[in-house]
Amino acid sequence: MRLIYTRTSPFARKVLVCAHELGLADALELEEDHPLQAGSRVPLHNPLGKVPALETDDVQLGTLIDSPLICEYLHTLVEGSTLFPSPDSPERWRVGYLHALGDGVMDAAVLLRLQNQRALVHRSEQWTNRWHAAIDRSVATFEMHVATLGAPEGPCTIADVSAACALGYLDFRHPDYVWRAAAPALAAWFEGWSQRDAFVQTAPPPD
Ligand SMILES: N[C@@H](CCC(=O)N[C@@H](CS)C(=O)NCC(=O)O)C(=O)O
Repeated sequence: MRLIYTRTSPFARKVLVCAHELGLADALELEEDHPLQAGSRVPLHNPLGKVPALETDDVQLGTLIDSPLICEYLHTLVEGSTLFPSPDSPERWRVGYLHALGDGVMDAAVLLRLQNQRALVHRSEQWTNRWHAAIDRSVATFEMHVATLGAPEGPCTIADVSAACALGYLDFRHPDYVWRAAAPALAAWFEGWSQRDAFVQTAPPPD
């Protein structure tokens, strides 16, 4: 399998964390490509022009796009994986909700980062406020649900992976954004998750 990815993408990190958790990291060939750089080959793999994309070994299946789908695919390759609760489990919706929330924080934080790279005159205060508010509310929601996240040293679900990658990306790209004071239990949980091997192994490179 070949993962087309960017080392700084939180969505790609989600896939890499899942691969590590599942013992599949060595089965992944990595192809680094930046979708926003001229000459990027990402659109050849994903019509949306986004990373991550996973070229599977299954010729019928071809390439998968979108991190939730890719992570779920990896989960199906490993018997006994706990990443995605079974479809008939009540946990499925709780985990799915928190997974979507973490991904949404990443979406807002990535858009905020792109906007911060534009000249001041091209920035929109209205959108900046909207993305900040979405992140604030989502962090508060994670804080409310923190007891339902997995213990940092135990088996994990995709909700834990998404929450950790979202918080890791906030710290990486928005270091001035102060979220820990408003979410102390989440901060303690993230402190534990930050030591997890799969998370340490997939840290983005320093700028
Ligand atoms: N929903 C997608 C989001 C992927 C995404 O937004 N990736 C960013 C990098 S962090 C990207 O490739 N952006 C390029 C673009 O929007 O053209 C997923 O979960 O994989």
